[in-house]
Amino acid sequence: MTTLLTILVLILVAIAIWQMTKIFELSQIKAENSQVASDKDNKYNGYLMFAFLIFIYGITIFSFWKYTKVLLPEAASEHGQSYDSLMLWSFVIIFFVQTVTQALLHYFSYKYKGEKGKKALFYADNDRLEFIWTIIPVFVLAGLILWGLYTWTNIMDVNDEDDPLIVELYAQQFNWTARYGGADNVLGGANVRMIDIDRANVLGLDESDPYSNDDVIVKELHLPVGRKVNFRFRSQDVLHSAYMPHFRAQMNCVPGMITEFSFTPTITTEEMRLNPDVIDKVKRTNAIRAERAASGEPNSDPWEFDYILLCNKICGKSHYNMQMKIIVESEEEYNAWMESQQTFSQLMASMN
Ligand SMILES: [Cu+2]
Repeated sequence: MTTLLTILVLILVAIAIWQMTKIFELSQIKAENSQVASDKDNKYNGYLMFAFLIFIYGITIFSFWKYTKVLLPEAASEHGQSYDSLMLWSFVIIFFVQTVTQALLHYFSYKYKGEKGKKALFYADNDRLEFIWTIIPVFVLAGLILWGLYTWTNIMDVNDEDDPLIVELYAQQFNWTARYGGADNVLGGANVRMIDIDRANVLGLDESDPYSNDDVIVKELHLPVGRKVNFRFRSQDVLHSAYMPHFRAQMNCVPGMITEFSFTPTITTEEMRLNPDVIDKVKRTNAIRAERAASGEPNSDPWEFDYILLCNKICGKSHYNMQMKIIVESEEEYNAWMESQQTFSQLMASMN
């Protein structure tokens, strides 16, 4: 707050000085009081163009150097690779075009700065030039769009091939619940109208549906590595968005409808913890946490990397904390974990 006020005062002082010099200037009766820019003014502005060019290049290089490390580590899902290369190539093209066009723009502003006696050339159009600068973007953009559509269609193709694991992700303000289909891998029918909190039927499962009996409801998402997962999303209250950044996956959770997304995890949690980018990030985070611990601040326990499911729609005041841990493990570990879970019918029986 103090910083903000100081900055505000400084800005106001600067404006006051600027206004005062203006008044002072106006009060002077000058021999030459022209509003027309002189050669000197134009030259000065031409150099400023170069200064601005250096500034934008400088800030770009600085951002790359300083912030690249906050990007996500390598994709942990099968489709993530193609998603990432599409993103990378889009950025490469954008950065190349931006670097070249900005240089040209500022150079020509300098080169054709106003000079006394210099007359602009009347040059209406040039068909060949127009053709070139139309056809290049047409091909580049068409290529990117087609590649994007192809990638999108592949990623969004949710089908039952390769025996996918069926998992429901249920969103509500402000937490996630996961439900597995159980031994038969089929989810029982469910509806928010059938929610019975007193009897722990928190997801509104249809108790008369035989498919519901072996469903498993959990608060931590376990996935076997290398097996395709078909997610079905539901929301109890408002619009949420299931965001699993490490798997390059996101899908809206919409009240009253079921949305779907499918991916195959390729890297286990243990393997990801050995990724150099992840090790670096854990180190940096824990350095900050150690500092906090030293000054007795909360949230200072050492952090260990885990995959995470986040909500990516601002759904209310605790939205920021709406998350669930995801554990990708070997099939044996997954089976052992699943074995130790209670089924829906066991849960219901224990409530009666
Ligand atoms: Cu949410």
